[in-house]
Amino acid sequence: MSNRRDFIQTLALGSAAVTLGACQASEEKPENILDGPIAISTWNNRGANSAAMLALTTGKTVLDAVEAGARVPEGDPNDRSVGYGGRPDRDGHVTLDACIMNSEGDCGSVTFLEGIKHPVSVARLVMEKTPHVMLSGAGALQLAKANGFEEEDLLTEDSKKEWEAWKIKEEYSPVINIENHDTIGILARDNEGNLSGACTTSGAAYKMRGRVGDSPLIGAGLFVDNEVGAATATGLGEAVIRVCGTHLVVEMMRQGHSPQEACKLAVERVVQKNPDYQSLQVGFIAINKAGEYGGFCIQPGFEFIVSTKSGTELIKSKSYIT
Ligand code: SD4
Repeated sequence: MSNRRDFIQTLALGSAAVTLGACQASEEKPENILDGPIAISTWNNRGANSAAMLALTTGKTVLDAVEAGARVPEGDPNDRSVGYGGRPDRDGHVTLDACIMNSEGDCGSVTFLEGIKHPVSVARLVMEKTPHVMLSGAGALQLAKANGFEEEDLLTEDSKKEWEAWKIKEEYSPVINIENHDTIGILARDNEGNLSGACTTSGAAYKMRGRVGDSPLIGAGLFVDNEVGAATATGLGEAVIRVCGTHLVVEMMRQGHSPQEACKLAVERVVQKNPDYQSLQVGFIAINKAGEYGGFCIQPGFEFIVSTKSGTELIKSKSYIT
C-alpha cells in the first residue's frame, strides 16, 4: 500500500486528469493511475521496461515497445526462465514459449520452439506474416529460419551444470516463487491509451518434453482488449490455464473493476480451483486504458515493475496468503 502511495507521490501524478473510459462504472476508487506512456512487467525486469520506454518515447509503436522489452531477458543468459540460458526440460533441451498481442486484437504465438533466442519476435512473425495465431515446434522453427532467424544452442554451460546436478535425483518439484520464476509478461500503454502485451518463457524447469505452459496461450498468459485493458501472468502455468487467467482479469476490468481488484479476483479463482494452492505461485499484473495498474499473487514474493517517463518503481505485489 505505502509502496503505491510513494510511487504516485514520487511521480507527482496526484492531479493528473484521466478519463476512466470503460471502467467508469466502477464503485471502486481509482488508484495507481499514471499518465502518458507506461510499461509494466512481471518480476524485476528493469531492463525490459527501459527498452519498452525507449521505444514508446522515440516514436515506435506500443507493439514495438513490448517486443523490445521482452527481447531483453530473452537475450540475457543469466535469466534462467527466459530465452537464452533458460532452464531446459528434463531431457536437457531448452524449449521456448512466447506470444504477443496488439491493440487491434491481432495476436501471434509460438510454443515448444527450440534453437531461437527471440521467440517473441517469431510470435510477432506468426501474427504479421501468417494466417494463423500459433505455430509449434518444428513448424515455428521453420518459419523463423525462413525469415532469417539464426538457429543456435541456447543451453549455457551454467544451465547445463544445474541440469546435470538436477539429474542426480530427477525430482520434478518446481520451487514456487522468485527462486526460479522470472518469466516476463510485459504490458505497455502509449500516449493515446493504446495497449499491447507480450509474454515469453522457457517454462517450468525440467518439465516433461513437449510441455507447454500458459505463457504462449492467448487468454491464459496474456490478453489485451484495447477497449478495456490488458493482463499478463506468471507462475505455475497449469493453474493459470485452468481458469483462462488473463482473459478473466480483463473481463473483470470490463465489468468495472480496477486492475488491482481484477487481479485479486482472478487469483481468488485460481485458489478456488486449485486445492493445492498453498504450494504454488501465480501472479497477475494488469493495466487499463486510463493508465491504472495493479497486481496480485498467491504467495508473498511476487513483484512487478512499473515505468513511466518520470521513473521506475519495483512494487511488491499484495498476496492472497499473507
Ligand atoms: C510456465 N508461467 O511455463 C510459466 C512459468 C513462469 O516465471 O511464469 N515462470 O508455466
